[in-house]
Amino acid sequence: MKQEKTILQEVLDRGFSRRDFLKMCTALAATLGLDYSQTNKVVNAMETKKRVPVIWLQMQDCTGCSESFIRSSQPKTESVLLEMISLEYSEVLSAPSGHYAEKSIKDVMEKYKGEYIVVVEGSIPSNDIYLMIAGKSARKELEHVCENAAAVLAYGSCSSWGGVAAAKPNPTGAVPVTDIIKNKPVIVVPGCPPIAEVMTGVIAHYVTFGVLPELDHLGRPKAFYRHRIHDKCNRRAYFDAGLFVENFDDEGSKQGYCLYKVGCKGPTTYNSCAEMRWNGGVSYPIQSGNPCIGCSEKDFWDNGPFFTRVAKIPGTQTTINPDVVGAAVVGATIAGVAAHGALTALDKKKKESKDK
Ligand code: FSX
Ligand code: SF4
Ligand code: F3S
Repeated sequence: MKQEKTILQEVLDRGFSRRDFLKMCTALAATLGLDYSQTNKVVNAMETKKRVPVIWLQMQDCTGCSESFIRSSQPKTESVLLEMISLEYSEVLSAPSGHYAEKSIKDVMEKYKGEYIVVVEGSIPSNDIYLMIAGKSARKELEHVCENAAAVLAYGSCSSWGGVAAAKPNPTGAVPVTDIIKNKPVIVVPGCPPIAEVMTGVIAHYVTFGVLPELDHLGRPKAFYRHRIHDKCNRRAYFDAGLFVENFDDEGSKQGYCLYKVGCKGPTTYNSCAEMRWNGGVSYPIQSGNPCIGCSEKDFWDNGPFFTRVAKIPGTQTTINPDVVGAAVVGATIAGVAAHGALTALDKKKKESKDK
Protein backbone atom coordinates (compact mmCIF):
# COMPACT_ATOMS: atom_id res chain seq x y z
CA MET A 1 0.00 0.00 0.00
CA LYS A 2 2.83 2.36 -0.93
CA GLN A 3 1.64 5.95 -1.41
CA GLU A 4 1.56 6.56 -5.13
CA LYS A 5 -0.58 9.66 -5.39
CA THR A 6 0.92 13.13 -5.13
CA ILE A 7 -0.30 15.61 -2.54
CA LEU A 8 -2.10 17.53 -5.29
CA GLN A 9 -3.91 14.38 -6.41
CA GLU A 10 -4.93 13.67 -2.81
CA VAL A 11 -6.31 17.21 -2.51
CA LEU A 12 -8.31 16.94 -5.74
CA ASP A 13 -9.56 13.44 -4.89
CA ARG A 14 -10.99 14.75 -1.65
CA GLY A 15 -13.16 17.20 -3.50
CA PHE A 16 -11.07 20.33 -3.08
CA SER A 17 -10.55 22.54 -6.12
CA ARG A 18 -7.25 23.63 -7.61
CA ARG A 19 -8.04 27.08 -6.23
CA ASP A 20 -8.24 25.55 -2.70
CA PHE A 21 -4.92 23.82 -3.37
CA LEU A 22 -3.24 27.08 -4.38
CA LYS A 23 -4.65 28.81 -1.30
CA MET A 24 -3.21 26.03 0.89
CA CYS A 25 0.20 26.44 -0.79
CA THR A 26 0.16 30.21 -0.29
CA ALA A 27 -0.64 29.75 3.42
CA LEU A 28 2.14 27.17 3.71
CA ALA A 29 4.65 29.48 2.02
CA ALA A 30 3.75 32.23 4.50
CA THR A 31 4.19 29.81 7.42
CA LEU A 32 7.62 28.91 6.06
CA GLY A 33 8.53 32.59 5.92
CA LEU A 34 8.98 32.46 2.13
CA ASP A 35 8.16 35.58 0.18
CA TYR A 36 5.29 35.60 -2.29
CA SER A 37 7.54 34.99 -5.31
CA GLN A 38 8.63 31.68 -3.82
CA THR A 39 5.12 30.24 -3.50
CA ASN A 40 5.84 28.38 -6.75
CA LYS A 41 8.42 26.23 -4.97
CA VAL A 42 5.74 25.04 -2.57
CA VAL A 43 3.25 24.50 -5.40
CA ASN A 44 5.80 22.46 -7.39
CA ALA A 45 6.62 20.31 -4.36
CA MET A 46 2.97 19.63 -3.55
CA GLU A 47 2.27 18.80 -7.21
CA THR A 48 5.06 16.25 -7.43
CA LYS A 49 5.72 14.86 -3.92
CA LYS A 50 3.86 12.20 -2.01
CA ARG A 51 2.48 12.56 1.49
CA VAL A 52 4.87 12.06 4.39
CA PRO A 53 3.95 9.02 6.49
CA VAL A 54 3.76 9.89 10.20
CA ILE A 55 3.67 7.74 13.32
CA TRP A 56 2.46 9.81 16.28
CA LEU A 57 3.39 8.40 19.70
CA GLN A 58 1.91 9.59 22.98
CA MET A 59 3.96 9.23 26.13
CA GLN A 60 3.50 11.04 29.48
CA ASP A 61 1.36 14.00 28.45
CA CYS A 62 -2.04 15.64 28.74
CA THR A 63 -2.99 15.38 25.02
CA GLY A 64 -2.92 19.17 24.79
CA CYS A 65 -0.37 18.89 21.99
CA SER A 66 -2.71 16.75 19.86
CA GLU A 67 -5.55 19.13 20.68
CA SER A 68 -3.45 22.08 19.58
CA PHE A 69 -2.47 20.37 16.33
CA ILE A 70 -6.02 19.38 15.51
CA ARG A 71 -6.95 23.04 15.75
CA SER A 72 -4.20 24.07 13.36
CA SER A 73 -5.74 26.56 10.99
CA GLN A 74 -3.02 27.57 8.57
CA PRO A 75 -3.56 25.66 6.40
CA LYS A 76 -6.78 24.03 7.55
CA THR A 77 -6.24 20.99 9.75
CA GLU A 78 -8.01 18.64 7.41
CA SER A 79 -5.58 19.67 4.68
CA VAL A 80 -2.57 19.09 6.90
CA LEU A 81 -3.79 15.85 8.34
CA LEU A 82 -5.22 14.37 5.19
CA GLU A 83 -3.17 15.86 2.41
CA MET A 84 0.36 16.80 3.43
CA ILE A 85 0.95 13.99 5.88
CA SER A 86 -0.38 10.51 6.04
CA LEU A 87 -1.10 9.88 9.71
CA GLU A 88 -0.59 6.13 9.84
CA TYR A 89 -0.74 5.67 13.60
CA SER A 90 -2.03 7.90 16.41
CA GLU A 91 -3.40 6.73 19.74
CA VAL A 92 -5.95 9.56 19.75
CA LEU A 93 -6.98 9.77 16.11
CA SER A 94 -6.54 6.28 14.63
CA ALA A 95 -9.72 4.28 14.07
CA PRO A 96 -8.15 0.82 14.65
CA SER A 97 -7.04 -0.32 18.09
CA GLY A 98 -5.18 -3.26 19.65
CA HIS A 99 -3.44 -5.63 17.23
CA TYR A 100 -4.74 -3.74 14.19
CA ALA A 101 -3.12 -0.52 15.41
CA GLU A 102 0.12 -2.39 16.14
CA LYS A 103 0.05 -3.82 12.65
CA SER A 104 -0.13 -0.35 11.11
CA ILE A 105 3.10 0.62 12.93
CA LYS A 106 4.82 -2.50 11.60
CA ASP A 107 3.57 -1.88 8.06
CA VAL A 108 4.78 1.73 8.04
CA MET A 109 8.19 0.74 9.40
CA GLU A 110 8.67 -1.81 6.63
CA LYS A 111 7.11 -0.04 3.68
CA TYR A 112 8.37 3.46 4.34
CA LYS A 113 11.80 2.60 5.69
CA GLY A 114 13.86 5.79 5.98
CA GLU A 115 10.91 7.94 4.83
CA TYR A 116 8.50 8.33 7.73
CA ILE A 117 8.56 10.87 10.56
CA VAL A 118 7.91 9.98 14.19
CA VAL A 119 6.11 12.67 16.19
CA VAL A 120 6.48 12.24 19.95
CA GLU A 121 4.15 13.91 22.41
CA GLY A 122 4.98 13.61 26.12
CA SER A 123 8.04 12.63 28.14
CA ILE A 124 9.45 9.15 28.58
CA PRO A 125 9.69 7.61 32.08
CA SER A 126 13.12 6.20 33.01
CA ASN A 127 11.41 3.65 35.16
CA ASP A 128 9.67 1.25 32.76
CA ILE A 129 6.76 0.42 35.07
CA TYR A 130 5.16 3.83 34.58
CA LEU A 131 4.21 3.49 30.94
CA MET A 132 3.75 0.39 28.81
CA ILE A 133 2.51 0.38 25.20
CA ALA A 134 1.41 -2.94 23.73
CA GLY A 135 3.32 -4.81 26.40
CA LYS A 136 6.55 -2.88 25.78
CA SER A 137 8.08 -0.13 27.90
CA ALA A 138 7.69 3.39 26.51
CA ARG A 139 11.46 3.63 26.03
CA LYS A 140 11.60 0.35 24.05
CA GLU A 141 8.60 1.33 21.95
CA LEU A 142 10.20 4.69 21.11
CA GLU A 143 13.55 3.14 20.22
CA HIS A 144 11.83 0.52 18.12
CA VAL A 145 9.55 2.90 16.19
CA CYS A 146 12.40 5.35 15.49
CA GLU A 147 14.67 2.61 14.05
CA ASN A 148 13.67 3.18 10.40
CA ALA A 149 12.54 6.82 10.70
CA ALA A 150 13.87 9.72 8.61
CA ALA A 151 13.54 12.10 11.56
CA VAL A 152 11.88 12.54 14.91
CA LEU A 153 9.81 15.53 15.98
CA ALA A 154 9.63 16.16 19.74
CA TYR A 155 6.31 17.99 19.81
CA GLY A 156 5.64 19.93 23.02
CA SER A 157 7.62 20.86 26.13
CA CYS A 158 7.19 17.38 27.63
CA SER A 159 8.95 15.53 24.82
CA SER A 160 11.35 18.46 24.29
CA TRP A 161 12.49 19.00 27.90
CA GLY A 162 10.61 16.59 30.20
CA GLY A 163 7.76 19.02 30.94
CA VAL A 164 5.17 18.58 33.64
CA ALA A 165 6.04 14.95 34.45
CA ALA A 166 9.69 15.97 34.99
CA ALA A 167 8.76 18.75 37.45
CA LYS A 168 10.19 18.21 40.93
CA PRO A 169 10.29 15.60 42.35
CA ASN A 170 9.97 13.89 38.93
CA PRO A 171 8.53 10.65 40.32
CA THR A 172 8.73 8.70 37.05
CA GLY A 173 12.24 9.88 36.14
CA ALA A 174 10.76 11.58 33.05
CA VAL A 175 13.26 12.43 30.30
CA PRO A 176 13.02 14.15 26.90
CA VAL A 177 13.27 12.35 23.54
CA THR A 178 16.84 13.59 23.01
CA ASP A 179 17.99 11.59 26.06
CA ILE A 180 16.96 8.40 24.27
CA ILE A 181 17.20 8.92 20.51
CA LYS A 182 20.79 9.70 19.55
CA ASN A 183 21.09 8.28 16.04
CA LYS A 184 18.38 10.29 14.25
CA PRO A 185 17.80 14.00 13.72
CA VAL A 186 15.47 15.21 16.49
CA ILE A 187 13.61 18.48 15.93
CA VAL A 188 12.52 20.09 19.17
CA VAL A 189 9.21 22.03 19.09
CA PRO A 190 8.59 23.19 22.67
CA GLY A 191 5.49 24.85 24.12
CA CYS A 192 2.85 23.54 26.46
CA PRO A 193 1.23 23.06 24.05
CA PRO A 194 3.24 24.22 21.02
CA ILE A 195 1.77 26.35 18.24
CA ALA A 196 0.34 23.92 15.69
CA GLU A 197 1.50 25.94 12.69
CA VAL A 198 5.12 25.37 13.74
CA MET A 199 4.78 21.65 13.10
CA THR A 200 2.93 22.35 9.86
CA GLY A 201 5.83 24.59 8.90
CA VAL A 202 8.46 21.94 9.71
CA ILE A 203 6.69 19.27 7.65
CA ALA A 204 5.99 21.68 4.78
CA HIS A 205 9.70 22.60 4.73
CA TYR A 206 10.63 18.93 4.60
CA VAL A 207 8.18 18.26 1.75
CA THR A 208 9.20 21.38 -0.22
CA PHE A 209 12.98 21.25 0.11
CA GLY A 210 13.58 17.60 0.99
CA VAL A 211 15.60 18.59 4.06
CA LEU A 212 14.75 19.59 7.62
CA PRO A 213 14.64 23.31 8.44
CA GLU A 214 17.58 25.06 10.06
CA LEU A 215 17.74 24.39 13.80
CA ASP A 216 19.23 26.42 16.65
CA HIS A 217 21.71 25.15 19.27
CA LEU A 218 18.87 23.50 21.23
CA GLY A 219 17.46 21.73 18.16
CA ARG A 220 14.49 24.10 17.71
CA PRO A 221 13.51 25.31 14.18
CA LYS A 222 15.24 28.69 14.07
CA ALA A 223 12.50 30.44 12.12
CA PHE A 224 10.01 29.99 14.98
CA TYR A 225 12.19 30.31 18.09
CA ARG A 226 14.54 33.17 17.26
CA HIS A 227 12.66 35.89 19.15
CA ARG A 228 11.68 36.38 22.77
CA ILE A 229 7.98 36.99 23.43
CA HIS A 230 9.10 40.34 24.91
CA ASP A 231 10.67 41.40 21.59
CA LYS A 232 7.38 41.27 19.68
CA CYS A 233 4.86 41.76 22.51
CA ASN A 234 1.85 43.96 21.83
CA ARG A 235 2.26 45.46 25.35
CA ARG A 236 5.95 46.29 24.87
CA ALA A 237 5.31 50.05 24.51
CA TYR A 238 3.91 50.04 28.08
CA PHE A 239 6.99 48.25 29.39
CA ASP A 240 9.19 50.84 27.72
CA ALA A 241 7.07 53.65 29.17
CA GLY A 242 7.15 52.11 32.65
CA LEU A 243 3.40 51.47 32.79
CA PHE A 244 2.65 48.20 34.58
CA VAL A 245 -0.31 46.18 35.85
CA GLU A 246 0.21 45.94 39.63
CA ASN A 247 -2.85 43.77 40.34
CA PHE A 248 -5.10 41.85 38.00
CA ASP A 249 -8.12 44.01 38.83
CA ASP A 250 -6.48 47.45 38.79
CA GLU A 251 -6.85 50.30 36.31
CA GLY A 252 -3.59 49.37 34.55
CA SER A 253 -5.02 45.95 33.87
CA LYS A 254 -8.08 47.52 32.23
CA GLN A 255 -5.78 49.75 30.16
CA GLY A 256 -3.79 46.76 28.90
CA TYR A 257 -0.48 47.78 30.54
CA CYS A 258 2.61 45.54 30.68
CA LEU A 259 2.24 42.35 32.78
CA TYR A 260 5.86 42.15 33.94
CA LYS A 261 5.07 42.99 37.59
CA VAL A 262 2.43 40.26 37.78
CA GLY A 263 4.88 37.61 36.64
CA CYS A 264 5.25 37.82 32.87
CA LYS A 265 8.15 35.62 31.71
CA GLY A 266 8.14 37.13 28.21
CA PRO A 267 11.63 38.65 28.68
CA THR A 268 13.19 35.18 28.98
CA THR A 269 10.89 33.11 26.75
CA TYR A 270 11.67 32.16 23.15
CA ASN A 271 8.56 31.37 21.09
CA SER A 272 6.45 32.73 18.21
CA CYS A 273 3.22 33.45 20.12
CA ALA A 274 3.50 37.23 19.83
CA GLU A 275 4.07 37.00 16.07
CA MET A 276 1.89 34.08 14.92
CA ARG A 277 -0.64 34.17 17.78
CA TRP A 278 -3.03 31.32 18.50
CA ASN A 279 -6.30 30.04 17.06
CA GLY A 280 -5.66 31.26 13.56
CA GLY A 281 -3.92 34.44 14.68
CA VAL A 282 -6.74 35.57 16.98
CA SER A 283 -4.82 36.12 20.24
CA TYR A 284 -2.19 34.77 22.65
CA PRO A 285 -1.91 34.69 26.46
CA ILE A 286 -0.56 38.24 26.93
CA GLN A 287 -3.07 39.77 24.51
CA SER A 288 -5.89 38.19 26.51
CA GLY A 289 -4.55 39.53 29.81
CA ASN A 290 -2.49 36.64 31.12
CA PRO A 291 1.26 36.90 31.74
CA CYS A 292 3.42 34.55 29.68
CA ILE A 293 4.37 31.67 31.99
CA GLY A 294 7.32 30.68 29.79
CA CYS A 295 5.71 27.41 28.71
CA SER A 296 8.23 26.80 25.92
CA GLU A 297 11.26 27.11 28.23
CA LYS A 298 13.00 24.24 29.95
CA ASP A 299 11.83 23.47 33.53
CA PHE A 300 9.12 26.14 33.42
CA TRP A 301 6.99 24.24 35.95
CA ASP A 302 9.77 24.57 38.51
CA ASN A 303 10.57 28.20 37.66
CA GLY A 304 7.50 29.46 39.48
CA PRO A 305 5.16 30.10 41.08
CA PHE A 306 3.95 31.55 37.81
CA PHE A 307 3.23 34.98 39.31
CA THR A 308 6.83 35.53 40.44
CA ARG A 309 8.70 38.11 38.41
CA VAL A 310 11.76 37.34 36.39
CA ALA A 311 13.85 39.15 39.00
CA LYS A 312 17.19 38.10 37.70
CA ILE A 313 18.01 36.95 34.21
CA PRO A 314 19.45 33.43 34.55
CA GLY A 315 23.14 33.18 33.81
CA THR A 316 23.85 36.88 34.44
CA GLN A 317 24.11 39.29 37.37
CA THR A 318 21.53 41.57 35.75
CA THR A 319 18.32 42.42 37.54
CA ILE A 320 15.26 43.85 35.76
CA ASN A 321 14.14 46.91 37.63
CA PRO A 322 10.86 48.09 36.12
CA ASP A 323 10.96 51.30 38.17
CA VAL A 324 14.06 52.52 36.38
CA VAL A 325 12.55 53.03 32.96
CA GLY A 326 14.98 53.37 30.06
CA ALA A 327 17.89 51.77 31.88
CA ALA A 328 15.66 48.78 32.53
CA VAL A 329 14.71 48.52 28.88
CA VAL A 330 18.31 48.56 27.73
CA GLY A 331 19.32 46.29 30.62
CA ALA A 332 16.61 43.74 29.91
CA THR A 333 17.38 43.65 26.21
CA ILE A 334 21.10 43.23 26.77
CA ALA A 335 20.45 40.71 29.52
CA GLY A 336 18.15 38.70 27.26
CA VAL A 337 20.81 38.46 24.60
CA ALA A 338 23.52 37.77 27.19
CA ALA A 339 21.39 35.09 28.84
CA HIS A 340 20.86 33.38 25.53
CA GLY A 341 24.57 33.52 24.83
CA ALA A 342 25.42 32.22 28.30
CA LEU A 343 22.91 29.39 28.04
CA THR A 344 24.19 28.53 24.57
CA ALA A 345 27.73 28.29 25.92
CA LEU A 346 26.56 26.24 28.89
CA ASP A 347 24.63 23.91 26.63
CA LYS A 348 27.57 23.46 24.29
CA LYS A 349 29.77 22.62 27.26
CA LYS A 350 27.23 20.10 28.51
CA LYS A 351 26.98 18.57 25.04
CA GLU A 352 30.76 18.37 24.71
CA SER A 353 31.18 16.71 28.09
CA LYS A 354 28.35 14.26 27.23
CA ASP A 355 29.96 13.40 23.90
CA LYS A 356 33.30 12.61 25.56
FE1 FSX B 1 3.06 18.22 27.58
FE2 FSX B 1 1.53 17.66 25.31
FE3 FSX B 1 1.90 20.39 27.82
FE4 FSX B 1 0.10 18.74 27.52
O1 FSX B 1 0.94 16.20 25.08
S1 FSX B 1 3.62 19.99 26.47
S2 FSX B 1 1.55 18.66 29.26
S3 FSX B 1 0.04 20.76 26.65
O2 FSX B 1 -0.11 17.77 25.97
O3 FSX B 1 2.96 16.95 26.22
FE1 SF4 C 1 4.97 41.95 27.10
FE2 SF4 C 1 5.55 40.58 29.25
FE3 SF4 C 1 7.45 42.03 28.07
FE4 SF4 C 1 5.47 43.22 29.38
S1 SF4 C 1 7.08 41.88 30.25
S2 SF4 C 1 6.25 43.77 27.37
S3 SF4 C 1 3.72 41.89 28.96
S4 SF4 C 1 6.41 40.26 27.24
FE1 F3S D 1 3.44 29.82 26.35
FE2 F3S D 1 4.16 32.32 26.81
FE3 F3S D 1 3.33 31.61 24.45
S1 F3S D 1 3.00 30.98 28.17
S2 F3S D 1 1.81 30.04 24.88
S3 F3S D 1 5.17 30.89 25.47
S4 F3S D 1 2.97 33.54 25.45
